[in-house]
Amino acid sequence: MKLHWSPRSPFVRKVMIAAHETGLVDRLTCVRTVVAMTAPNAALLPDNPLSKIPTLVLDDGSPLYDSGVICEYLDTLHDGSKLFPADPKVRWIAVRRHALGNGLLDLLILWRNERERAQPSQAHLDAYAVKYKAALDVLEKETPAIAATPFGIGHIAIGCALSYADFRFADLNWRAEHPQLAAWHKSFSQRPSARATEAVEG
Ligand SMILES: N[C@@H](CCC(=O)N[C@@H](CS)C(=O)NCC(=O)O)C(=O)O
Repeated sequence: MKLHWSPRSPFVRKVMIAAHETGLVDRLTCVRTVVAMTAPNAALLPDNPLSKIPTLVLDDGSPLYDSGVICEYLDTLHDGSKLFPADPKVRWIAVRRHALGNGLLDLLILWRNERERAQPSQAHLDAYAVKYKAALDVLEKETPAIAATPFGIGHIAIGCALSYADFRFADLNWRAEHPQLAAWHKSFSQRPSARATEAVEG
């Protein structure tokens, strides 16, 4: 399978962590694909009309996106512990955490774009800061439950979002007010799947 990939995309990282966790990483051929919100990649459009990565192309040529769909697909290809649990008692918690991690990532990417504009909108910057703080406060409260749940798609999304905050927003210093979350993120970062997929500045 071909994966449109980039080393610094946090959404691609979700898929790569899922592939490592499920033992499927060797089935992926990663193809470096450059994307930017302001510059649609014409070569990617046939596989993904939204010009976003990650995009997976199956062996029969059919595409799959976005990161959540790709992770759910990979989860059907192995017999180990599932990233998307089947039991409704835990499934809806896992997919809600997945949505929170994804939403936090979307917000951080928009925030970064806004603050790099020549004339950023203060209203947008302020709103991003409020939502970011609210999300981290919720995660801090939920950390004991997150830590007690078998590793899955929610952990992947939340871990990738926090790592992206470190990577692009080092100035936020989120650990100071979120000590439980910081301790959990440390253990996430030490997983072999996380270590193998860390973003590097360049
Ligand atoms: N909801 C999508 C978001 C993917 C996404 O925003 N990827 C970024 C790279 S980290 C991208 O492709 N940006 C290019 C664009 O927005 O045009 C997913 O989960 O895969």
